[in-house]
Amino acid sequence: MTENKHIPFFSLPKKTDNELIDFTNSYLEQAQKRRSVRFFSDDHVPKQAIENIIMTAASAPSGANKQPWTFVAIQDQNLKLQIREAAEEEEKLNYQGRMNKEWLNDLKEFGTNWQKEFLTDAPWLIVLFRKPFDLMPNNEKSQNYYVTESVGIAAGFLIKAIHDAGLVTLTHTPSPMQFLEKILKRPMNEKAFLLLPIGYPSHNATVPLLTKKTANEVIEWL
Ligand code: IYR
Repeated sequence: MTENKHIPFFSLPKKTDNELIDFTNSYLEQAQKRRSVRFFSDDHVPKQAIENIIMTAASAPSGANKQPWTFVAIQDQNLKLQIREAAEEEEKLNYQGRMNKEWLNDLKEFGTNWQKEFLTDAPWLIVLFRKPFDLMPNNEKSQNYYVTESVGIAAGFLIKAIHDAGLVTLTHTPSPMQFLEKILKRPMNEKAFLLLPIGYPSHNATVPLLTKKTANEVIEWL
């Protein structure tokens, strides 16, 4: 058993209570401007920006620091089209019977349907894969821990990094998503977790009028 070397923690300068309240207040206002956007312009987004955003996501904590994820970043228009066609096939089945009445009713206010133009309009698609285990060079399996939790946390980091960069995205789950593993020729230890188109919003992009729960509704102080 090897023991890891510990190094001093680099911490940011400590704020006064008032500075902390002001900072978190501005941060909250910025965070609350985030919306899931379904209408994209084809404006160019540089590869280096996508890499920086992905590496922000990859800085997320994970079970035993196993980092059980792969981010596939797609710019190729032909691949985007293949993904769109396969996603729309699944979504057609979802909207035409796999989602029950209550679910379809809950989705009404979003105005969504099986058609997914954003999958070919957005300049980038990121497919986030979770890795239930790693494959060693000798093909042996090495286990990962809390994989869904870890990948979910990384997805949160990703979405926030996209928003803070002035770009938009939405979390798209055209379930079942095995078609992504096939189209993108992923190894057998990678399972599609989330599909995110990324870009700038189109000039006439709209979002549904929604409200978020209040502090009283989501926090229990003890
Ligand atoms: N995957 C479908 C349906 C859908 C489901 C939920 I839950 C949403 O919040 C939004 C949509 C689609 O993308 O249209």
